[in-house]
Amino acid sequence: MKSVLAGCRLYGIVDLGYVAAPQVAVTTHALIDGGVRIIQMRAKGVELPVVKELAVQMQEICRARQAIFVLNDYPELAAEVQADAVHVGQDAGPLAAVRRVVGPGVLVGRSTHSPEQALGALAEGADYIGYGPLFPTGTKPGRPSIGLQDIAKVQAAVGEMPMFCIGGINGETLPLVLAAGAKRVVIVSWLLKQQDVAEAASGVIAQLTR
Ligand code: TZP
Repeated sequence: MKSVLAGCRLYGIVDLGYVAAPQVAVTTHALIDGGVRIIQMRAKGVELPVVKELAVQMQEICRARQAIFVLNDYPELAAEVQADAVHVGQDAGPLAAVRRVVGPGVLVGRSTHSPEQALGALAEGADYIGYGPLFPTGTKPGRPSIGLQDIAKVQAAVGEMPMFCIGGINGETLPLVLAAGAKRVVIVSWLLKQQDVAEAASGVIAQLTR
């Protein structure tokens, strides 16, 4: 899975704040149709049995189509449903403890909100990081944006560890993010709101790999 991760430029998130439960499978397929090879399920405020049921669905789709399935926030559940990866925030404690829960074969990603946190995640051995929010975003309301000014510096400092810039990225802001030095991005709401999610995803990937 690490080699699949290394090839990923666009990270998709099926966020249950935007995608209704019955649409989870079709949205996951659309992202994969568009070339996305790492897809997270983000289910803030959703009851655990529902999270589990949808995680199993997404894991089966991702496994069948050679995409990395990432579960946000629940290391125990990630282990139980055999997710390929778990993504945790700054509040999740040391990554070593998360790794003990999920086991050695599972990738662990961490959200970071500053250059210091990004370097901290690198030092802890994260498999990848999210870096943002770059811009204010309704997906994380009230969270201060960190801007574009440190992207190139952080990207150089993390070396080979994949760094996915996140937060308020859309068709208009993507060129600015790329010009600031980003190599990889996460796009949540803009992608999920597109009429044709697969086409939009493949257009973004084309810009990222140009
Ligand atoms: N972490 C930092 S910003 C963010 C997360 C999960 C949300 C990004 O969503 P969007 O809709 O692409 O701005």
